[in-house]
Order: sequence, then C-alpha cells, then structure tokens
Amino acid sequence: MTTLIRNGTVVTAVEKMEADVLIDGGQVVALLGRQHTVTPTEEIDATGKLVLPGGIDVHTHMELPFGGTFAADTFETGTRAAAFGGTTTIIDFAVQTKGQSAMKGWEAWMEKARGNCAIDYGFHMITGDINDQTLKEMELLVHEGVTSFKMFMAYPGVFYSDDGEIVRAMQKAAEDGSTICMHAENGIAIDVYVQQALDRGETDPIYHGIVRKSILEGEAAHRAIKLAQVTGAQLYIVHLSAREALDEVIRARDDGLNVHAETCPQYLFLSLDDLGNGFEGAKYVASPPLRDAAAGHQDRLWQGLRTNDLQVVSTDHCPFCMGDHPRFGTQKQLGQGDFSKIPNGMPGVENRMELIFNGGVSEGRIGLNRFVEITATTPAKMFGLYPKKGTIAVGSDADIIILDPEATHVISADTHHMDVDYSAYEGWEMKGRVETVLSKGRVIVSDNTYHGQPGDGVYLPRGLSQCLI
Ligand code: DUC
Ligand code: ZN
Ligand code: ZN
Repeated sequence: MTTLIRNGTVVTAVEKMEADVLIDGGQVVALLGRQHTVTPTEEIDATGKLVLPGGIDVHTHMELPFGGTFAADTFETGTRAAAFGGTTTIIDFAVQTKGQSAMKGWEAWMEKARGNCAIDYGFHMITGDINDQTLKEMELLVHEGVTSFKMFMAYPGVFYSDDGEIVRAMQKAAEDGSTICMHAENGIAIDVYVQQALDRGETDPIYHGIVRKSILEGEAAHRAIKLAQVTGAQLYIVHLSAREALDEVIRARDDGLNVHAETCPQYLFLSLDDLGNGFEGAKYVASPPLRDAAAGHQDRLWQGLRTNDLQVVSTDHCPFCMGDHPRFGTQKQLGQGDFSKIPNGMPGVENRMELIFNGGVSEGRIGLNRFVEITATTPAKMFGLYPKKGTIAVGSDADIIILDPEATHVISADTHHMDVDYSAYEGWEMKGRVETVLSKGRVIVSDNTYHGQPGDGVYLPRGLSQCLI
C-alpha cells in the first residue's frame, strides 16, 4: 500500500519545495515534482498546507512520581495528546532512585510504556544514585539505546547529585560518548531562600518564582559547563530559562565546547506574572520557574533560538491537576499554604508545535526552516535518531504532519487531550493548526479525530549524539 501526500509545500530544516511525498512501508520512498504519473493506493490532499516532519519532544515526564504524587498523563494519554499536537516522537525520562539499580529503573519505565504509546518513544535515564554499579550500568544502557543521562543540581534529597557525583558520571559519559543532560539550578542555595521565605510567611506560588533566582541557574550552568570541560563530557542543559544561563552556554560554545541547550514554550511565552493571582499561580509552578519578563529573559531566549545558541525547544511536560486527579488524588493543592510543596511541573506536550509555530513563524520571530530545525531535526540529531526521525527524506520514517498556516484555533482545557484539568495557555488563539498527523505512514490524527491505538508507538533505541561540535 502506497500513500501520496499531494500538492503540499514540503519544508525541512534546509529546504522548502513544492513536492508530493510518496510513502510505502511506513517510510518516505520519493519526493516527486508535480508532473509525476504515480498512482498511489491512497491520497491525501495538502493544497495550501505545509508538509513538515513530525515534532520530536525530547523532554517529557509521563507518570513521573514526583512531589508526593504522579504526573497525570500516562504513556497512553500523554502520547495521544502529543499526536494531536503534531508530535510524533517523545523521549521520556526513566528514573533511577537512591539505592536502586539504573537498569531496573529503565526496565520499569519500559514496562510502563510498552503497548501503551500512540507514537514512537525513547528514554533518557535520570541517574539519581551515582556509585560504581551505576557507572557500569550507564555503559550497559548505552547498548540498550539509552544514550543520555539526566542529572540534577537541584532538588537536594530527591534527585540531587553533588559535584563529585557529577564528575564521576561525566567521566563515564566522556568515555562512552553519551550525553549528560543537566538540570542546572543551585538547589542547595535555593533551599536556603525557600526556608527564609516560608519563615517570613511568604507561602503563595509567586514566591516559588522569587526564591529560585535566575542567577542561581546561571551559576549552576557555569559549574556544569566547567565540570563538562574538565571531564571532556558532552553537556546538554535542559529547560534553560534564564539569560544568565544562556550567557554561559554562549561563552562555552564560543570556546568550542560540546555544550548545547534547550528551552521550553513556557519560558518563551509565560512569565513571573503568571505565578501571581493567589493560588491560581500553582498552575505555573515548574522548575526552573517562569522568569521576570521585564528582565529580558524571553527576548534573550528567542534571540538564542535565532542564533543557534539554543538548539532545541522541548516541553518538560509534567502535568499535575489543580483539582483532584481521578487516580492520584490531590496534586497542585498539596502546596496550599506552602509553595515548596506544590508539585513542580506544567502540561504542554500537545501545545508545543502550535505555540512555536504561532509565536515563532506566524509572529515573525523565526523562519519556517528554523521552526522545523528546533522542533524536529536537531532534537533527532541531538539524541541519535536522525535521519530515521526529524526530516522528510527518502528512507526516513514517514512521521509527517500537515499544518494549515492560515487556520486558527483556541487552546482550551475543554478541548485538549492531555489528562489534566487546566491549560497554561487557556483562551490563547493560535494561527497555524496541525490538521493531519502520520506516524510511520499511517494517519493517526485527522479531522480532530484519533485513528490509532495504544501500542502503535514502539521503543526507539538511540545512537550517540550527532551534534558534536
Ligand atoms: N522540573 C519540573 O518542573 N518538573 C519535573 C522535573 C523538573 O525538573
Ligand atoms: Zn529538570
Ligand atoms: Zn524535566
């Protein structure tokens, strides 16, 4: 069976062409000029539409146990919502907790995902306990296609690693060629400010944003870069939110170091102001926190995306309900009267592609090719999935979205597909709408309807990063 996407404008990270896309056996088999005589089994008309590589969200947390509860989306609901929004691959984070084997952690996450996903998926590994065994397991995991390891300079007592543990993991990563993904916030210093705020009776969500100072993200980014430099590891800073941290990344890249970074829509579009308005601000509690727009963080992040000092936009999708979740019970409300107990995280996996298209392309901040590059192509290259994923080319998986650049729609929790009872972007009008989504050549979303089933998505063993400087 062959499928032809006809009459669309095909855009990759480097090209824009009037071409028809021929699909066979789940892969792209030809890009054809309009004059061809191919008669496919099935045709999709994309007149007036953009034909783009499916989005790759390299930072999601489905079912993450965190803050006394679990992230609300399962692999089933979260990947289906991702598909609706034009994301056709996720890389989620398997977790190793203290005292546990990393391998066992990965196996547990494989079990959670197996048979449940709507789209293909891979895993990073959160290494929460660096010891001799973990270091050996890092190598074993690379052979299983887990080629990146997330470490936390934040969250003392939970996922936190000290500098010595970071150095040991980075030495091992340098040896194996794997990537260290870093949550760069100085959690030890932040916790002092948290306690001082609570002692003063400052308990509202807004204080989450005030105590987690941007300079402490900059400091952690600097330290992570220096530790990567001394060990020779490749470093990828996750969810970068602060201009101070971006400045460190720019300096490191200018010095020729293998340092990359992602940001997320919430840091490009939302700000400290959203954390105000009493407990409503709990909707926006994530770490790093939303930053003060007046201090210029957002503008600098957009600039970084334009200049390739930032290479990727992911979501850090980690939803918690404002009201009770049917299975997990109380979520954001755990932090009533104490902002430090609000589960950290925001929903977004369904919204990333349209938010970045609307705010980036429709509003003229970035071009179309750059949109594809930061949402699909570089994510694939950064985490060893290219060119199977992240582009439209002969031999690539036919993970393709058809986007109408003129169509508008309004984001709302009433219509989204994430298993969470609010939207961080409620009522926002988007210009540019993902209308049709193909995963490995099959239409899984069209006419606002899901046509796939749990288990369509399979595990992607990943190679090493293809983005070394
Ligand atoms: N930040 C969040 O906001 N949630 C999950 C973990 C993280 O680092
Ligand atoms: Zn993090
Ligand atoms: Zn995260």
